[in-house]
Amino acid sequence: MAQPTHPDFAAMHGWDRPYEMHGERDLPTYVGLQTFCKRDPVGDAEELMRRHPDVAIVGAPFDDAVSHRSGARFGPRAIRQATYTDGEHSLQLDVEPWAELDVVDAGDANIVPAWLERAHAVIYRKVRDVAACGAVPIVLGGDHSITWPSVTAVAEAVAPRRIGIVHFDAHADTAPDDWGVLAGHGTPMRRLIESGAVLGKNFVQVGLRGYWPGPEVFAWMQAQGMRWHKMREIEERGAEAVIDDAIAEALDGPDMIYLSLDVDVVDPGMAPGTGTPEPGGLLSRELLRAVRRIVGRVELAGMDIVEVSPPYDHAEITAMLGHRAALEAISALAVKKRDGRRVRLAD
Ligand SMILES: [Mn+2]
Repeated sequence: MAQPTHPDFAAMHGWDRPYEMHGERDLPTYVGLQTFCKRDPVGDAEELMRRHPDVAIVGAPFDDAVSHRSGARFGPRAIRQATYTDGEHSLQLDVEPWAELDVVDAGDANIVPAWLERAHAVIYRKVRDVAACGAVPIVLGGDHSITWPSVTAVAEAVAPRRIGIVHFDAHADTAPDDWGVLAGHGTPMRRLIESGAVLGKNFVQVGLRGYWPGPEVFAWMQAQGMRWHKMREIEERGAEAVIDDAIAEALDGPDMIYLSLDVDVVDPGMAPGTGTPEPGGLLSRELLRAVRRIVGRVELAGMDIVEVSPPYDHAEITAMLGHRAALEAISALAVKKRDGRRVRLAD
């Protein structure tokens, strides 16, 4: 039998000192409940309605619609935890986001594996709950198929106002189907245009490159009036000029933008953790600057960050980029709220 502990053991070691205990938000990011930047977890639809937050993070941990490598189901969790900072102060925008905005973490959509239709249904409902309470949803994917239910929910919530979409991606994601499947991750942008959630002329793609899609799909895109900016154009004109054109095209009619970021728009050297990497992409700093520029200048209806696949990531490079893209968007929203104006063009 073990010796009983000496009655003064704790005192002898100083373990009974009155240490200060810290609140959940004041602890390091790796301690405690995992929410985005330690924001309050508020997942219930009625609670969201009562609280009326400015922004709500939504996890969409789903990757059953990929055409190549999977793993993006682990994206939301990896993105939430890939940071050492709780984001108190933005050096780039000189703002304290949490002082300006009420941002909550609405948790993950109620997803089970191997059931594509159900996953899209619960993502749609979760994003609808968030958008219905007036918050801007920032959805963490997940493969890119989740943009179909997410944009649909946002478009319904803001109606009769219309949204334009700025879509960063190496791939157009406008296939008619993926081997007969209408809801694959290569198809969501076609579904959104077919359903009328967004008009083709307000659907703007940035960063396309590589070897997909082929001429038939581009012909369909052209027939819808879609606009796209290939990586080559960014190389020739610079990211800034192209982003300004993309904003103007998306807002040719609508007055709000939904921003969809497929992390594979960034070069695989700076975003290796993704399912269908494509060499020769954006720099991570170009993407983050573009996020600040777009969110700072337009009214943001919603946003998603997709295709972060932690099993293919190295040293959390891609998850950190996903995290930072969300935080930069929040900081830009905070500047607008604080100053009651749009962010300066130079930002
Ligand atoms: Mn995509």
